Amino acid sequence: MNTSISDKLFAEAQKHLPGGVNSPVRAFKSVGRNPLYIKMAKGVKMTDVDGNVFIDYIGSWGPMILGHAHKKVIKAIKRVANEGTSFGTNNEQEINLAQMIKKFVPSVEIVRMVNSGTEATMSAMRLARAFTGRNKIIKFEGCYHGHGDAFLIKAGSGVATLGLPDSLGVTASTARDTLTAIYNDIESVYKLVEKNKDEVAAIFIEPVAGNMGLVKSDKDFLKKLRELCTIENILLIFDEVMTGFRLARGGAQELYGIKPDLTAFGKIIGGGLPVGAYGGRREIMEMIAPSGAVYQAGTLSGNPLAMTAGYETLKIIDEDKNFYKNLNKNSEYFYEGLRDANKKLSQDFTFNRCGSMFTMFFTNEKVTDFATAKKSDTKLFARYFNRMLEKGIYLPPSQFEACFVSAAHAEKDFDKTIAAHRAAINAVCR
Ligand code: KE4
Repeated sequence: MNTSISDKLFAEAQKHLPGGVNSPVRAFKSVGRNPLYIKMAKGVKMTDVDGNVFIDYIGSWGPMILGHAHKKVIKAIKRVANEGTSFGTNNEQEINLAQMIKKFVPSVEIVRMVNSGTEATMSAMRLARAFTGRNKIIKFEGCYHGHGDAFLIKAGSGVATLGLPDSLGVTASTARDTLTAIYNDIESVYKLVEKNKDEVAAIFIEPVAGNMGLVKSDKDFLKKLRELCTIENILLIFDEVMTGFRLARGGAQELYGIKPDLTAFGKIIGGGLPVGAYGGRREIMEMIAPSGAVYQAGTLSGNPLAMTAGYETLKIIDEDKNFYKNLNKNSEYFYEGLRDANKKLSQDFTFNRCGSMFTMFFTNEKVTDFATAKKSDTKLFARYFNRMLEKGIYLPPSQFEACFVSAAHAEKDFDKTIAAHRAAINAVCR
């Protein structure tokens, strides 16, 4: 695989950007090679600057559920862009997207648009503290809620990938207000709530975690979490930045039948443009300025381009009543093929999957939380990743991330990937 132009660009980028990138996981640090520079993407395919073509299972880390550059989404973006890109005023598109989000997710009565998942969770946290008059939050080891200071404690995603216990620059006083529990371990939550009686404002959770690799929450665990929050007047906040509009129309909260007090969104609702949102119970959301005293603002919040790209994406999904059934059926075909290949190679790596999100962990132990995810052989993962890349399959460059299947992936893409997987496993596990 010729990567000479990517290599040159990366050398140049390192003179201007920290680590040569604008988001750490893109640096390919944990897979031991220079990152690639993508020139274009269409459907399931991404083409890099050296002309290498890949079947993509990152989908921009989740947003590209329709596949890249969907013609209707691009057409809508072009139409709206011709009328101006940002006004710093209200616009009709933001109402359209808000209505669509509410149509998909009944727990959302009021929603505020922001520009990233990080902004969504940070704002939801400030709001929860204001609504409850309490300071502390509980998060789970291995969950990632963006790079807001309070969340960079035992976080997943890039923090886990780089093996950073937490982030420098987060003050002790901030860290003191963030308590961490163990995913799927309700006793660890009870203990924290008991020890910090009436001090916990909110519990944040990825109801299906994608940032320690894919780990589903146990149904009973989530139910008990909901009950505990209700009894203790703690807000239950679902971080559905990744799972929202991905796992079902109503996201993980629809799958599990659990109603959070607030939900954070991102990714898919921007159709590939910068976006985030948070929403939920009216009585809580009305505390947000200017209707209430919790300040939160943003120059490009509700930007007409991002609103249009998100609205068009959700409209396409909304008009196809079999969208998730087909997406999940195709994903199942794919997983069966991968697992069958492993069986034939007598490799019983752990497969965690939920709908169109999956992670193969290089361990044969069950992966139910961050500690068990970390038992994976990340060096073996790195060798496998590179073999797959050489064969034209672009996976997330980290064991602690999820892969995404899009509506554009077809059996021929899965068959090519399964064949590459078989050869890669054969080579690295020999
Ligand atoms: P952003 O600020 O990156 O838009 O969203 C932060 C975020 C919040 N919550 C969840 C559950 C998330 O998965 C994310 C961001 N996801 C990572 C991928 N695991 C983004 C990729 C990156 O950091 O480059």
